[in-house]
Amino acid sequence: MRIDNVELRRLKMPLVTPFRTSFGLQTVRDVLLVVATTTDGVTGYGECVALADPVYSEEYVDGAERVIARYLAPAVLAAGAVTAADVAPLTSAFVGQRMAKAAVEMAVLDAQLRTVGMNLAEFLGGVRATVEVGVSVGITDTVAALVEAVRSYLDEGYRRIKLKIQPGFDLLPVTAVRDAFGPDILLQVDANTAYRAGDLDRLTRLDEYDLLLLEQPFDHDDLELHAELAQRMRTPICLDESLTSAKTTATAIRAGACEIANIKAGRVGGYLEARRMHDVAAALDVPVWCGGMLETGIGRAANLALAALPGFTLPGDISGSARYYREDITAPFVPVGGSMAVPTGPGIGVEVDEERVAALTTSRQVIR
Ligand code: SMG
Ligand code: MG
Repeated sequence: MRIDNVELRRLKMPLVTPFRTSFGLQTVRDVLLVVATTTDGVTGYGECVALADPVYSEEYVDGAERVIARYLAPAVLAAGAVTAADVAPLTSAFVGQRMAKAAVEMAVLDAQLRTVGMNLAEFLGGVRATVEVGVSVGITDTVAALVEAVRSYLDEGYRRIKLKIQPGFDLLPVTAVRDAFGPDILLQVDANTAYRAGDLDRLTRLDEYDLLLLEQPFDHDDLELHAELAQRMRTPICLDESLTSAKTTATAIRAGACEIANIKAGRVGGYLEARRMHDVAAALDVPVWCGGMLETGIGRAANLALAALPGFTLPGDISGSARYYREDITAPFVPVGGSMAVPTGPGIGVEVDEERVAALTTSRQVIR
């Protein structure tokens, strides 16, 4: 397979509800799609998970677009015959840029699988037709508003709730949600690196609430502090921002800093590395789950395929389209009884609504 051209499209998609994390408030998803077309005329889609600003990691969407246009796409286009497995070695001279690389690899992989009529979940080694999903609930102005938000998600059938926390919005909201909905709901929290060493004692008090896990309380490069907290807490410590590859995952697990792993293909450079990360975690007996980056239906389809792998034993941040967007750019994903069907079509398994994409597009460029 040869790639004839790579189109980069930027889309603006308003979020149904503004999403507040310890990083700040997000009201719009600034989407970057990578569309790879082969010389045989087959089109593959990739979605870049970089946010508008470099707050979750160093990458941001304007930068990712520039990196793909200037470095990654030309490397793939110049290579001649390629498969998805070639993308990482072809672009390894460029340091980091994992979200940009992941988007390019995903587009090539989708085109490759569509060419041969194979489904992504099947290709990755998925073992289930449906996966349990949860919802990530942002920080709210009041605890009462949070309880109402959680109530509406539970009414929609979600059985696992993740609360975003930060210093000043942690013990109280968690207590309120436990008091309102009892001990049976699956509850976990995510701090997105908002805490410091002086918060160890306060965080330890979260042990009272029977949480599934506590996600990324400290800086991405502070394995030592995560390991110390893991020693002191009964609640499992889960890492997200810290895990940038299968290798750093193994290091974090061996350091005692990571008892559960959040896997996001974009954060680790693509679905192929995400599968290796899954394999490493399984070998070291660490459960994994699929994280989310407010993806459109394109990224969501691929995440469902990844979450079909055997080690994904915890519900992922893969909510229904309606949690994010009034209108998605694929047929809407709808959870049923807290689970979602893994797409079964060729490639990522779903068709992209090109008219809808065109209507939302703010800019495009084609690299040949
Ligand atoms: O896609 O449902 C989703 C969002 C899940 O909370 C979510 N993602 O740290 O896990 C995380 C965050 C990263 C994005 S913050 C804007
Ligand atoms: Mg997280």
